[in-house]
Amino acid sequence: MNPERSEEPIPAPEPDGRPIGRRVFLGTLGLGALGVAAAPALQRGLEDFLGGVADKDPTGLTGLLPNGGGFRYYSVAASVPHRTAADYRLTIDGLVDRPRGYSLADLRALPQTRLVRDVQCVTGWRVPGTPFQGVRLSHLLDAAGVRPSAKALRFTCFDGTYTESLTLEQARRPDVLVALRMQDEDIGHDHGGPVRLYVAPMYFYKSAKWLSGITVTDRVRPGYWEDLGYDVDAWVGRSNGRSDDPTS
Ligand SMILES: Nc1nc2c(c(=O)[nH]1)N[C@H]1C(S)=C(S)[C@@H](COP(=O)(O)O)O[C@H]1N2
Ligand SMILES: [Mo]
Repeated sequence: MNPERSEEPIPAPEPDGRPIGRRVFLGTLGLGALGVAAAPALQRGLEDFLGGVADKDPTGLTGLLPNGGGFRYYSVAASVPHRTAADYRLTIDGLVDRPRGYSLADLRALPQTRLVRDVQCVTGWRVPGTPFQGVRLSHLLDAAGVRPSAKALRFTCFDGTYTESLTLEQARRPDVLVALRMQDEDIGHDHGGPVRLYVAPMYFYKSAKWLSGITVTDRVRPGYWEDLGYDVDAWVGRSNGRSDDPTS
C-alpha cells in the first residue's frame, strides 16, 4: 500500500491519544492551520503517522536485532526499484554551465570524505557515531559550474516520490556529502543505496535516500516532508520545535 495515495483513514496519534483519520488531518493542513494549532502535533508525529506506515519494523523489534544498529528504515514510497553499479545514475542539471550524469564508478573515482557523527531523526531516535563516506557535494557543484543566479538545490530520488532541498550555502558545507558508504559498508538498498545524500548537521529527513537528481535552482523549493510541515532549515536542535544536541 502506498500511504500517500491511500484513501483509508490511517490512525494518527493525537495529543490525547485518540486516532484521527488521514483525510481529516490533511484537511486541517488545507485550511491553513499548519502554522498555528496543528504545528506541535505535526512536529511530534507526522512522520510516524504517514511514513510509519511504510516503516519496515512497525513492531519496533529491529532495535533488538544485532543488525538493527538503532536505525529505523523509512520510505514514503510503497516500493523502490533496485539500482546497481550497472544502472545507477546521478544527474546534475539546472543553473549550471556543465550538466552531467555520474555513474557509481564515476562517483567512486572522486575524492572521498569520511565523517563520523550522530544521526538524529525528527521523531526522536538518535544513533551515535555513524560513519558516512562519499563525495563532498561542494565538489560536484564546483565541477558543474554553478551560475551566479543560483540560490538553492532540489534533490530527487529514484523512488519517484521523495524530494529535498538545501540552500546553496548549506550545500557547500564540508559536512554535506553525496554518500556511497554508511557504517563503513556500501550503502544497501534499505538505507537508500547505492547513493544517498548525507546532511550531517540537519535532521535525517534531509538525507534523501536513493538519490538520483540534483537540480540547481533560483530559490528553495520545499521537499516532501517540508510540504507537510517540517522545517526547511532543519538544523538539529534548532528547528522543528526540538532541542536535541547538535550533530555536527
Ligand atoms: N527517498 C527517501 N529518503 C528519505 C526518506 C524517505 O522516506 N524516502 N525518509 C527520511 C527520513 S524521515 C529519515 S529519518 C531517514 C531514514 O533513513 P534510514 O531509512 O536509512 O534509517 O531517511 C530520510 N530520507
Ligand atoms: Mo526522519
